[in-house]
Amino acid sequence: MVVNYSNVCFLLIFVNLVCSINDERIIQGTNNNLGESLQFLREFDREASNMCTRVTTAQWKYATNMTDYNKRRMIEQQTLSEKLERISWRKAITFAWSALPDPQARRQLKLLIIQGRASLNDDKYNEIYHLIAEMKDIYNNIKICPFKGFNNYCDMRLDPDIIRTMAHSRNYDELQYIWSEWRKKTAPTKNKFMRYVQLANQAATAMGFRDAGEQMQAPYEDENFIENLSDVFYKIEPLYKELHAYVRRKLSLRYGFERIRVDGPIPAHLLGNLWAQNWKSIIDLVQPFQTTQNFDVTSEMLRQGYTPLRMFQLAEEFFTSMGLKSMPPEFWINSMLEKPTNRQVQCTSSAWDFCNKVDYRIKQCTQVTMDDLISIHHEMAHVEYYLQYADQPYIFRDGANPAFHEALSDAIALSVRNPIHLHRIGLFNNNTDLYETNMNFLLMMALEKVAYIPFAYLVDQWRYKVFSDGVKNMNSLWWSLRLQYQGIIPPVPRSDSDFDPASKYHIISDQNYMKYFIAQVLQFQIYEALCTAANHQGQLHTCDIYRSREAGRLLSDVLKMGSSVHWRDVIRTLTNGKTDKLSADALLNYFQPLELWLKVQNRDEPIVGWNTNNEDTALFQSWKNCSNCLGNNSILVTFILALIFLNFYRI
Ligand code: X8Z
Ligand code: ZN
Repeated sequence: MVVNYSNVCFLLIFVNLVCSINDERIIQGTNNNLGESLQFLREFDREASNMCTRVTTAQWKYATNMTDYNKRRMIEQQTLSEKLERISWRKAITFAWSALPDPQARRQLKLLIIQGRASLNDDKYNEIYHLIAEMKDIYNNIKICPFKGFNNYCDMRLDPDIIRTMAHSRNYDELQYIWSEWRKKTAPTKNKFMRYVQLANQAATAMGFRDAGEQMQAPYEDENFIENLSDVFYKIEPLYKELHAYVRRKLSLRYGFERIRVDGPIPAHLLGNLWAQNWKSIIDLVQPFQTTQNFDVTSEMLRQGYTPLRMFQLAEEFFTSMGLKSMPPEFWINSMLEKPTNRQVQCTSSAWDFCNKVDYRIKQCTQVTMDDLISIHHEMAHVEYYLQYADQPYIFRDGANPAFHEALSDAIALSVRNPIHLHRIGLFNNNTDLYETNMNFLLMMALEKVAYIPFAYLVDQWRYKVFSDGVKNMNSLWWSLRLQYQGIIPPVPRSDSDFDPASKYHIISDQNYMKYFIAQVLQFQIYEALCTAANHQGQLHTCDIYRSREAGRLLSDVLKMGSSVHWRDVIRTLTNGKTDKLSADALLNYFQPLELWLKVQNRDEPIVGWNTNNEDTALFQSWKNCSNCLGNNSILVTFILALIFLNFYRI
C-alpha cells in the first residue's frame, strides 16, 4: 500500500538529506527495511503499469481522434497519473534506498526518485505543469502571414507551411522574414519561462540537486557528464568545420559574398531549416557531383505499387530477418498506419507501448515515400525495444539512458537507407560511378547528421546555464553559443527583449535535449558494433545488417536489459568488451571518406572555421549594438556620468 501524504513539506522533516556527491546527495529517508521496500516496489509496479495503460489509452484515443471529449478524458487520466506519481514518490523517499543491499531495488528506487517534480507542494506542482501547458499552447497555435505578394491570409503554420518554406525557398528576404516572424510569435513565452525556471529549480533543490540542470543530467548517471560530452564534441568539431566551410562557400556563391563573408559565420536563415539544425534541404545547392542518380527511391516504390501496409510488412521483415521479434497481432489490429479521412488526428509519427505487455502500436500518416519508409523502420525499432524489455519491471522498461531509444532507432535507419540495402530489397539500381555516388550519399548524410551535432550540443548547455546562473541575458547567451558552436549569426539584430530559444519546442515544453546529441553519436557506435557482429567488410557507410542473425542476437541481448543496468554495461556488451564509453570514433569512421574529400575542396579557403568580428557579435550583444546601453553596462554609464560631472564642475 502506498500512503497519501497531502503535503511533502511535512514529510521532509522526517527524511535525511545526506550531502555528499553522487547518489547519497539525492533525497532519501531512514527506512532500510528491505522487505518493505520490495513490497512497495511490487505494488508500485502493478499500479504504475495499470495507470500507464489507462493514460496511454486515453492519449492514443485523443491523438487519433481529436475531439473535445477525448481531450477531456485524456486530461482526467493524466491528472490521476500525476497524483499516483506524487504519492509513489513520497513513499519512495522514505527508504534509505542507497544503502539497500539489493542492487535492483536500489536502482529502481533511484530511477523513480530522480524524475519529475513531486518534491513541489501541490500548488507549485500544478503551477509548473500549467505554465508548460500554456507555453505549448502559445507555440502550437502560432500562425504567421506569408511573405509579401503571395496571399493575404495569415494562416501559415509551423507544420507544414513554415517548415516547407524554410526548406525550399531560396529567396534571401523571404527566408529572413519567416525566420523573424516565427521568433516574434514565440517570444511572448518569456515571462512564463522565467517562472518555470524558478519552479524547476525549487523542485530540483528539494530533491538534493544543485539546480534543475543537474536534475536533467541525473538519468545519465555520469559524474563527469559535462567533461565527457565536451571531449566527444571536440573530436567531431574539425569535421563539422570542414562541412561548414564547404557549405559557406556554396551559399556565398548563391546569395552573394557581400552577404556571407568567406571567413565568417553563416546567417542562420539560409541553411534550409528554421533552427539551422538540419541542412539536408539545401542539398541542391551543395551536392558534390551532378548525376542523374537519385537516392530517393520514392518513384521506384510507386512504380512497384507499394502501399503503406506493404511498407510496414517490409520493415517487419527487416527485424525478423535478423531473428528479432515480429510485431504482435494487436499491433496489426490497432495501429494507425494511414491518415483517416473521417476525423482529425495528430500526424507526427510515433511508437506506443501500452504497458500491458500485449498492446504496441505505431501512429503514422504514411505516404508512399522513401522518407516514410525510413521512418517506419525507425518507429518499429522503438517497438522492437519495447518488446525486448517487456519482461523487466515497469521502471526498467525504458532505454538504458534517455538517448538509447533514439540512438537504436537511428542505427537501424542507417542500415536501411544505405544504397546497398535499398539495392538488396530491389528499390535502387547502383549504376553510376561508385566514388561519386558515395560522396553524394555521404554529403547528404552529413547535412543531416554532422550539421546537427553542435546544435544538439548547445541547446542544453544554454538551459543548464540558465538554471544555474539565472534568467538574465538569456538571448545573448543563446547567440554566443550558436556562434561559438555552430558558427552562425542571426540575420537581423537581436536584443534581450527577444527570446529566441523559445523558437524551439523542446525548450518551452520542458524536454531534455542532450539526449539528441548523445543519440547522434551513439547511433554510429551501435551501428558499427552491429556491423562488426555481422562481419561486415569495407567502409562503414556501406554496411547493411539485414539478415544477420549474429547482429540480431547482439541487438536482442542489449535491448533486453532495458534500463536495469548502467548504460556503460550496455555499451560494454554491445562492443564485446572493447569500451564502456560514449565514443565519436564510429561517427568519424563513417564520414572519413567525406572528410578527406572536404579537405581537398576547402584547401583554398581562408579559414576552416570562422573568424568572428565586432559586427557579428554586435548583432546580439545589446551593449554593442547599443539598443540597450544604459540598462546593460552600468560601469560604462557610471564612467560617462563621472566625466560629465567632472567637466561640469571643471575639476
Ligand atoms: O523531436 C524530435 C522528434 C521526436 S523524438 C520529432 N527530434 C528532434 C528535433 O526535432 O529537434 C528528432 C530530431 C531531433
Ligand atoms: Zn524516435
